[in-house]
Amino acid sequence: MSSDSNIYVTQPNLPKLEDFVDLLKVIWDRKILTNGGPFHQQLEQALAEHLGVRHLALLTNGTIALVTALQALRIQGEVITTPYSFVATAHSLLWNGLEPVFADIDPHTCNLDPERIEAAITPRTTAIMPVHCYGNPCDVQAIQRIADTYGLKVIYDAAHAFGVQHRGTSLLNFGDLSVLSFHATKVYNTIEGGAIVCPDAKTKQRIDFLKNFGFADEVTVMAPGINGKLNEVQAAFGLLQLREVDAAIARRSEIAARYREALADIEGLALLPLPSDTTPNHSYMPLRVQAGFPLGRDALYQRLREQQVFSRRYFYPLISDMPMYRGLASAQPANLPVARQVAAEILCLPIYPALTDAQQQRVIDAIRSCCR
Ligand code: T4K
Repeated sequence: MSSDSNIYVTQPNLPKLEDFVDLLKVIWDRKILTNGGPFHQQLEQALAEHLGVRHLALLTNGTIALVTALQALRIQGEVITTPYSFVATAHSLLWNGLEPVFADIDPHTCNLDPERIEAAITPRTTAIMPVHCYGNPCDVQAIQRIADTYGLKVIYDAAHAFGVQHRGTSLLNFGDLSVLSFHATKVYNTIEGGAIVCPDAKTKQRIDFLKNFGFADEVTVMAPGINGKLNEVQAAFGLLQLREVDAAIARRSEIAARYREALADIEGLALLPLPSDTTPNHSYMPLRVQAGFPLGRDALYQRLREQQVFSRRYFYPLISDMPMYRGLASAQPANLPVARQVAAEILCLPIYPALTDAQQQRVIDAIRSCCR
């Protein structure tokens, strides 16, 4: 097979090249390349409207957005978070000199278990950083109840949750802040990029200062901010992507439904249940490989690779097993049995709008062939 027949876990959406060239010409004429230019402003407004949120600040990527969100709320001390995520979640805490405290997850959602959050609170806890893993909503009401009781802030890592609706509103409207990633591998991308969603103009202004080195005006620096500005070329790319994103999610939904149908009867394979009261974005297609399936998760991963199907073990290993975290008391395996089990079983299957029916059939056939 040629390398064209490789099937990856995802492939980025791209806007029409001619449309992008047209916008590049506008940038060339204007000679404004960055620092909050017109496309940047236009995209912030368009995204806030599209997502149904009050305020949104664009940043260079999701990781810088997480780091900045923590600074925006002046978080100190300990932050309760999940070991079952991409490393950037916990890294954003270390970059702020904060102590991550890992709590275990719920096996059905792969998100932080509220009971375990409550048990992890100490006098030094100031915030919770849950992740809407795979775009599936956390138990936002229980988490808010805990936050209100103990006076904690909630910053959602919503890197996977673009466009997800929950209980009649955007999932991004829960908590104090929500952070998006617009990386190339995401449902909606600006090549690299990210955003912070916030409920009020004052916090948005603070974030805007922080992402511009802390400049409040030409001569006033209000904090040691960072350079987190998205440039005009990427903002223009993002404006074009926004036209396509609903169709992209609709195609993902078709692919997800077909996987559910095709894999439902295989013993030892389980897809995560669809969340209730939620319109999902199908950003990932996590499959749990359990006892009863003839191969273990890693053997299935290898078998698929041999057939040029590049699934991914998102999220293995656990963040809490990485060298910079494993010494923490909360990182000890006995504290995180569910996360450990899920990380050993999960395999994310290819899902992206350009995946053809024939390619998806190849993935399904490759999995089914292991049952014989
Ligand atoms: N929080 C959470 C929960 C996150 O998942 C992430 C990022 C973040 C925070 C941080 O947000 P950012 O700072 O990244 O905005 C990828 C992404 O780099 C990362 O954004 C993402 N999560 C993570 C889950 O996945 P890798 O190392 O697995 O990506 P990579 O390069 O192996 O790409 C996967 C596949 O996608 C490739 O096999 C082929 C395809 N691909 C990839 C790229 C980059 C393409 O076809 N074209 C491309 O340009 O991390």
